[in-house]
Amino acid sequence: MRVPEQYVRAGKLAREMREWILENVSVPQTCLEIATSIEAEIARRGGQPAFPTGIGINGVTAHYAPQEDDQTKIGAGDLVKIDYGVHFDGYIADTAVTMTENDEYQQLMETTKRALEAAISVVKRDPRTGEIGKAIEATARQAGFKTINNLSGHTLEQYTVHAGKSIPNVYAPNQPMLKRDDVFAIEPFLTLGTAAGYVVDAPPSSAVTIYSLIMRKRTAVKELDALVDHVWNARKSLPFTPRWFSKEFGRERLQKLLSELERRRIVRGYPTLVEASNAPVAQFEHTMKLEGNSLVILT
Ligand SMILES: [Co+2]
Repeated sequence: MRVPEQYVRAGKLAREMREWILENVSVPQTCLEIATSIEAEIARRGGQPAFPTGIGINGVTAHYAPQEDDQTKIGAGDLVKIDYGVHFDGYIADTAVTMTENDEYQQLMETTKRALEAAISVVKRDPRTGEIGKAIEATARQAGFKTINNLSGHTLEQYTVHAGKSIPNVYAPNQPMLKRDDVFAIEPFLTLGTAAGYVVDAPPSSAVTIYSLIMRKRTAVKELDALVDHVWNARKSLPFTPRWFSKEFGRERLQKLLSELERRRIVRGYPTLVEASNAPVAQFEHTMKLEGNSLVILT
C-alpha cells in the first residue's frame, strides 16, 4: 500500500506549523489565544486541525483545550506543551512541542527531545513497541527523570487518532510489533525523578474540553440529532472541542447536549489529564511511517 499523499501533506503542514509556533507563541499570551491562532493558521494554510489544540502548562499533561472563558496566560516560569495535529481527508499528522523560558526546565525539555530521538533510532532497526518504550525510559532515567507510564504513542488511521496499537513510554514485554505501512506517533512524556510518574483525570469540577463522536445514531430528540449531524459533517469521528460549535448551539445549551450525548454513549468525553503529583511534564511527538525498511518522519 502506498502512503496516501494526504499524509505527506498533513505532515508537511504540521512541520511548517512547528516553525510558526516557535516564532509566534510567547509569554504572556493566553492559552485561548495560542490555541485559536494555531487552528486559524492551519486553516489559512489550507488544512484542518486533526483535534483541538492542546495546551498543557506544567503538570497539566494532555487533553486540555482552552474554551472562550479561559484567561490563563503562559508565564516565563512555565513549561508549556503544545500538542496539535493537521488532517487532510482524515489522514492525520500528530505532533507536539514543549517550550519554556525557565532554566530549571531546560534539562527536562532537552532530555524529552532526546528520548524521542532515541525512540526513532530504535524503531528503524527494531519494530517491537516494547523496545521503543525501553529506549525512552532509559534516556529519561539516565538523566534522573521519569516517564509518564500511562500515556503512550499510538498508530493512526484515517479519521482515527488512536488506532489499534500503543507505543509505550516504558519497557513492556509482549507488546505488538509495528509493521510495514503502519503510520504511528511516538510521544514521550517526561517528568521529574521525584514525581509520581503517571497521569490522573483532573478533578470532575474542571470541565471536559475534548469530545468525539462514537457513532452516528438517531435519538429522536431533534436538537440532539441536529448536534450529531453537525459534528458528523464537521468532524466525522475526529475529536472536537465545544468552542468550535458554541456559535451555532450556544455555550450552555451545547454543554447540556454534549452531557446528554455522553450519557447515551453517542459521544465520548476525554477528561483533562494531570500528573498525579502535579509535577511538570515535557512532551515531544512526531508522526512517522515504516516504508519497507526505512522510516519516514512525516512531521
Ligand atoms: Co499523539
